[in-house]
Amino acid sequence: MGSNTFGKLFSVTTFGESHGPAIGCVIDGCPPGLSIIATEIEAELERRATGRSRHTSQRKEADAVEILSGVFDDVSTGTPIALLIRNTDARSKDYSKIANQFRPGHADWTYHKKYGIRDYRGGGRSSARETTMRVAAGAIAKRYLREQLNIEIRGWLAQLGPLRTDAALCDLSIVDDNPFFCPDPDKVAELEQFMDGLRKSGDSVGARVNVCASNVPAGLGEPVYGKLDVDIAAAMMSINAVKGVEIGAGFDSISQPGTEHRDEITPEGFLSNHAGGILGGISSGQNILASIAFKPTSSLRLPGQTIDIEGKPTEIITTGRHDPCVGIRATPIVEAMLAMVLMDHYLRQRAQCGDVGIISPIIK
Ligand code: EPS
Repeated sequence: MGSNTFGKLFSVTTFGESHGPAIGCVIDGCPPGLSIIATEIEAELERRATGRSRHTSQRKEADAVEILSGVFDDVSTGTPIALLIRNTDARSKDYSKIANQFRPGHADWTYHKKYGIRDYRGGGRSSARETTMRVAAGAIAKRYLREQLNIEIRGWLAQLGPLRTDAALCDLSIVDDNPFFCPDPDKVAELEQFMDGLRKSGDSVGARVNVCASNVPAGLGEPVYGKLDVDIAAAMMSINAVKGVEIGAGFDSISQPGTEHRDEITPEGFLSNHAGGILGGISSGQNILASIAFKPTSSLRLPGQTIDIEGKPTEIITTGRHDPCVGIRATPIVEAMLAMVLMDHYLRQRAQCGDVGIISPIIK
């Protein structure tokens, strides 16, 4: 009945709670011979970590990766890879005041309704801390895709609250140079100012993160229930706080005429990419494009109405070290989820069709 495993051939099971002793994952199905080094995984984890700037939670976790199995002499052996990260900076007393209350907009309520019991410390399993293991497993998938197919996966912050980053000005090479993963250098000061004001106000805000995978071969994806876009959407929706996923033109497709939406084909390649690189659930050889909406976080110090576990009305105030915008550090998570989906589908494609089925991306 549990649902903590993701992927069919590159299969990742995560475990652990935010305030438990550790979080971890078991990766089954990774091909042998892939270089796996803890410091390389940690470099990806550092991009996602809390406390990198004043705009995120100030919890300071070392996120040191212990490789427990599946790797010998820094190389995968084909056996299950187990990764463990010990939690070192949880402050559970921050949660004692709300142990018997439900944060409006949070999984507190539904976990309690479903299981009749919940680990209230840091939201337990529903905490964004779980995404650490997605990024760790995603680092392995990213390396595999880069080595085998030269696939590059890059995400960026496309919008934070009302502030949009101008797509025309996007320079993905600078995305890692600022704490927002913003591709527009002129926008960073405005984002800083907006976040400083928001933090002072005590409120939170949502964000949009876009992601692009380049050099993806045509042929990945299994109609009809294992379509590539089905699995990308499911992967993204499984990230904490995600409320929407668009592929390619997404909801803009509603108002586009067919003559505009169709991506015309010439011997030199497609003339546009409204499909987001996926046709009929199968990669077309174009870049894969997805856009993900994150809701505002629900741990707020501003008082709100709620009920306690006896159903009595009460007021809630959440104190502690929280993210006013979880989308700020979501870019590496989105990249990791896309990497895992693509690696899983590449292994599935090879298993069913062999290498003949993979057509190199002659057209973009
Ligand atoms: C989180 C709340 C904060 C964040 C945490 C996610 O944790 P806590 O208040 O329990 O210390 O710091 O993020 C992480 C620890 C992390 O590594 O991402 C939440 O409610 O989701």
